[in-house]
Amino acid sequence: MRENDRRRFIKQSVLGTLGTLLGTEVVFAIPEGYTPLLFDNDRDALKGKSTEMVVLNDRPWNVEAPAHLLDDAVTPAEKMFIRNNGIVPETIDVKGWTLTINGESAETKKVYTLDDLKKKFKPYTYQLTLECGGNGRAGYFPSTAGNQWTNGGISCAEWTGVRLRDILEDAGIKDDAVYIGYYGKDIHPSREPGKVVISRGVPIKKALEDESLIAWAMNGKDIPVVHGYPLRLVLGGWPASVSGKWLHTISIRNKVHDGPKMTGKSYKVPIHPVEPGVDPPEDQFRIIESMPVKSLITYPQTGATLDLGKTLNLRGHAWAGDLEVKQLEISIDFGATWQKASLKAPKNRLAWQHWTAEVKFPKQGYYEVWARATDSQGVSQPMVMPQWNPEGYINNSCHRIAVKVV
Ligand SMILES: Nc1nc2c(c(=O)[nH]1)N[C@H]1C(S)=C(S)[C@@H](COP(=O)(O)O)O[C@H]1N2
Ligand SMILES: [Mo]
Repeated sequence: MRENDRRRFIKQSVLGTLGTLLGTEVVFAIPEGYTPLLFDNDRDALKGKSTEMVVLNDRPWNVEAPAHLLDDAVTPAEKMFIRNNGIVPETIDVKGWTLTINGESAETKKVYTLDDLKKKFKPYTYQLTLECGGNGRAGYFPSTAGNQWTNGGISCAEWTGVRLRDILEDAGIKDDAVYIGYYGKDIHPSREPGKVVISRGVPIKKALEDESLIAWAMNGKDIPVVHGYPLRLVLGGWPASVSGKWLHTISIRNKVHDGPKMTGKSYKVPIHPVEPGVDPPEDQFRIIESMPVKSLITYPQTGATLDLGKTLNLRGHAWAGDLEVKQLEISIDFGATWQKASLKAPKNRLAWQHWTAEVKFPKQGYYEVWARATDSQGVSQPMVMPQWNPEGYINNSCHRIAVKVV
């Protein structure tokens, strides 16, 4: 078949699928790049979201929270960032929804209904930090392609489900298992039937941790559609791209999972530091695993005004991938001096930690408050731009807010 014919064939099959979903035939050709309005249901993605959320992209949806909106101890749905690589599934058949475990390193192929998962296995609830690997990308110079996240591609909600380990062990894990990979039901932006937009995974060791969940509930309710209803993988502390939404299959692999966005340079950084602007060949990259130590000032909002002599009560969260945060410090003089904040233990492993600090200012004027977290291995957030990388991942530089003392 010539390339042209093949393209036309794919297009016709897409049209056929569109017709089926619309429940009737598409009479006049739809111009390329258009979605039939009737089921442009992706517009619903913002339903119930705070009006203060910032849209970075609407095709696909990439929406972040300004830092002050993340003040809650547990992130509510309306303030949770959205990162979609494709289109939200248009039809979700909850009654018929199944989870399949398969792959070279699965002893047996097993299929579970949602009821099986809920009734046959013990449920667990954990608060889990999910941060997009590209969070902070806007802070890199030279700038890199991709959604320009500032600080708000981070959440810590309470997830309920079964342990991934219990399900994998129920199917049987062969000795040669190396990785797991997920598959979700979202639609490729091209609408090509069966084309997978993202299918990532983690080494078997991370998959078997206590906190690795196959979740059906978020903050005690059904998972919101845009966040993966009715079933989602939730693996805290790693780039959130490994937490597959609209989950229908998990493959136990005998090699590093090779689904879309596991290959090429996606979610990878150079093995050796490169000069800003330098893009080394593919074999010089490694997959991002645990996310680096980071923190946010969630109160007050940047631009706050305070009367001289008053104490400013600051608060926020800090997290450190697979590790714990051991110290949080505040500076009002661009790092010349630091003051220790009071830092709480996490609710559970892989949950973010809350901190508070009281700050006094010496005289009227403009100040910046900087927050710096240090992880349990003694590694701190950099005040300046961290190691530049071609895809603009893992920028964990300090968060800062402006304060005016009057
Ligand atoms: N099926 C599926 N899962 C997915 C994605 C996606 O596009 N499709 N995006 C991933 C990425 S890159 C991130 S950062 C998180 C975002 O989760 P949220 O939108 O619930 O905040 O979901 C991950 N899981
Ligand atoms: Mo992401």
